[in-house]
Amino acid sequence: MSLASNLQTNGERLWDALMAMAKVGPGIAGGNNRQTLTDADGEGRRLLQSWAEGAGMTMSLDTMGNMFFRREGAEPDLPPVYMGSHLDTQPTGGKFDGVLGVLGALEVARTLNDLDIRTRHPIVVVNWTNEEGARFAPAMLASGVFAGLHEEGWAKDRVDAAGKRFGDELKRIGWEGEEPVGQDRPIHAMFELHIEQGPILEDEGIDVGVVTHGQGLYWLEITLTGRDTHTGSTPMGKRRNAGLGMARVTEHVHVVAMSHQPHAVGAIGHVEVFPNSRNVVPGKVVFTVDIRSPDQAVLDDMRQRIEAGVSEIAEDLGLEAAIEIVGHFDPVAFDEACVGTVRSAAERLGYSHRDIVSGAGHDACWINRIAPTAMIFCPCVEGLSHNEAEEITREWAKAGTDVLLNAVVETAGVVE
Ligand code: HGY
Ligand code: MN
Ligand code: MN
Repeated sequence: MSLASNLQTNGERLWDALMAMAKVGPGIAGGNNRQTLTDADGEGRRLLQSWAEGAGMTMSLDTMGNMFFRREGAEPDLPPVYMGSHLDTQPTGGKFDGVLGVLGALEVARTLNDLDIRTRHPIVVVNWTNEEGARFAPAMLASGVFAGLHEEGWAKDRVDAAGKRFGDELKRIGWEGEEPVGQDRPIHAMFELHIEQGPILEDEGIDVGVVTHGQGLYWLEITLTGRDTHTGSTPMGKRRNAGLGMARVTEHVHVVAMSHQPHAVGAIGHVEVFPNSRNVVPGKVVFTVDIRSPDQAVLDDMRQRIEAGVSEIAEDLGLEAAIEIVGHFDPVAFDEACVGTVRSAAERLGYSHRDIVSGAGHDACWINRIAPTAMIFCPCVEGLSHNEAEEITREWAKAGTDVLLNAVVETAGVVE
């Protein structure tokens, strides 16, 4: 079988798998709430395990709960080619963010079985724990430990809003493995298929995104402390209103991001107000600023101006301010050879494609630091994601998975 031939996956089987996984941890508006280390996450993991083992793969599980399914190669000692993403979702997440990458990888393995193709390098399908960072910050936590960016003990001590510890929850759902995370697991290359989570591909009528770079990111957790007082009887001049401080910081973040268009974004999506009572001026507010840019200098300028602005606003309102960096990675340039393999696979398959920068962070951003890595994007309807109404078409899902199949086969080599 010549590599030039255009291998195709089974789009129906892929879509059926996506719809079956979508039933695990359903949301309230047609999407998913399968947050990491919840019982629903455990159920989704078991479903993936049953499918992957049904396709003849063997599972390994590391101490961060990362799941690896190996399809043996003709030369078992060669480092495997990895492909995968994440099954955990946002609290009001869609059916495809992360899931397409994991189940697309499963579909590749199933198609290789159908075609009785033996690759030289082994192939591994991976599900990374806690990519979203919604329940336990930061995002891409377990792939970050795997890649050596986070210390495992620190990661396991991360707590959610209810004070539950990552390590305890991983044990509770029964998915803490024995394999030491990140050790003795060489990666020849990794490919991650993912929905774009933005509007570019759909707007331009393009089937496949060849991801060349990923934005850099900061998550700044800010705590403003004033004083709880009565909203009725406290004169305006005597208040130390942390809620007002947060409102001014929110506007400042927006102004700073808008000053760097089109290559910058900034918002505040997480807010905790204390005591959060209708007739108490908030004495404390904890919130997270999410700023991103593909340009390091822009990212650094935004961080510096926002930190300075927080100090000024706090001083003006008589508040104390504390800032903790709870998430950070620099802009990412994916491996040129792997990116080229993705581009030529899309070309050979006849799919329209374009180079694109990822606005979202992905596990691939961390793995790219330890092994050659690239990503494949499929369009999503109205570019909507992190919303239960997230949608893709069957055709887009298949196109991205076909590209994944051909890129992985070309990289893993085929035994004639
Ligand atoms: O935040 C992100 O970009 C990703 O969805 N975790
Ligand atoms: Mn994702
Ligand atoms: Mn996401």
